[in-house]
Amino acid sequence: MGKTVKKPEVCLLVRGNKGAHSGVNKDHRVLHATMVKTGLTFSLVTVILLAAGSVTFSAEIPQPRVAQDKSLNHPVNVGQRNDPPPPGAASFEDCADLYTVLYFTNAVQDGVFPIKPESSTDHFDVYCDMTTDGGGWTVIQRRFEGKLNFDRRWSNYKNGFGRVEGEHWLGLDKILNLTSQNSYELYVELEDWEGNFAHAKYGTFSIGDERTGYTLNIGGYSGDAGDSMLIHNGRKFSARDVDNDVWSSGQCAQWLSGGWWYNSCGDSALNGPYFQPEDYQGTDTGFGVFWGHWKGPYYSLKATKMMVRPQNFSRKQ
Ligand SMILES: *[C@@H]1O[C@H](CO)[C@@H](O)[C@H](O)[C@H]1NC(C)=O
Ligand SMILES: *[C@@H]1O[C@H](CO)[C@@H](O)[C@H](O)[C@H]1NC(C)=O
Ligand SMILES: [Ca+2]
Repeated sequence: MGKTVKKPEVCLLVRGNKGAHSGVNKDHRVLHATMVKTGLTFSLVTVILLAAGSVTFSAEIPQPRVAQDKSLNHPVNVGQRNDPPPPGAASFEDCADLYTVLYFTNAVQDGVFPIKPESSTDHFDVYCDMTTDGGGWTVIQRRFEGKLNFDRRWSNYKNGFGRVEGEHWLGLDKILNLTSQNSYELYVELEDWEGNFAHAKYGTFSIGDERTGYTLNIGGYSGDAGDSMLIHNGRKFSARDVDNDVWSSGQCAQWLSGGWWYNSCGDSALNGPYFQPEDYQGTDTGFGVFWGHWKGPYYSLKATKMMVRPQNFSRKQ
């Protein structure tokens, strides 16, 4: 989305045990901030000690990876890692947790990082937006070029699809485990084809478990995109092979070609089919990626990003 990854001019190389700061490495663009996590959360005092190099570090923050995949309908890989993480790498419960560390090592940047929510047995990769609205956001959905098919089955929406460095759906199980740790908020960023951005922020965001159909609990709207989730609050998730919507004689997920917390059917469908501007003119082309209260139901958006952060995240900026 136009305003995403900013590569730092200089990448910091903080290496080593014993807190030795060995300088800057521009050639390899290595970002290895090594640090210790004392107890479950970083305290300010600990971080200051870290900055002063007086504490021995044990957790490595991996270098974020930049989007480069251009293939059509790439395989589902969300959350699957073949490589074991570096020791201690996945000790962050979400991007907000990680943000604190990056901030105090002067290494704040967007990118892909491994996290491990409390209830998850294993770590998985997520895309961290560390720049929008104070940063600390864990991205759960992202679209910007239409190369990934979102008209998928329940199991795909449950487990996730796409690549976290590109277009993807993180997966309802991961979203559930993430947002169960604490009270979370949701940020929805939208872009139209004229380069305009709008956002909807929700002070409350959580979902139920699979037995509830991942029932959506959302509220506390603010922003300039309009509240296109209100009518979806309390609704279950539906996908093309699982109809949990309120429309008794039809299937919203099939009609709108994407999984969502449909009412019958509602004001938004950010997982709908991706259209180029010349393809969505007129109502007969159907619905695309839409947020009704901003551009109406027949305008298919250029880019979307949904991301979550703990309500009590403390802004550093
Ligand atoms: C979510 O948490 C449950 C335990 O509550 C765990 O069994 C499951 O593997 C976790 N799922 C993911 C995707 O981390
Ligand atoms: C936010 O709340 C959780 C749960 O109460 C707590 O564990 C965490 O330390 C808090 N974080 C901040 C930054 O206050
Ligand atoms: Ca139905």
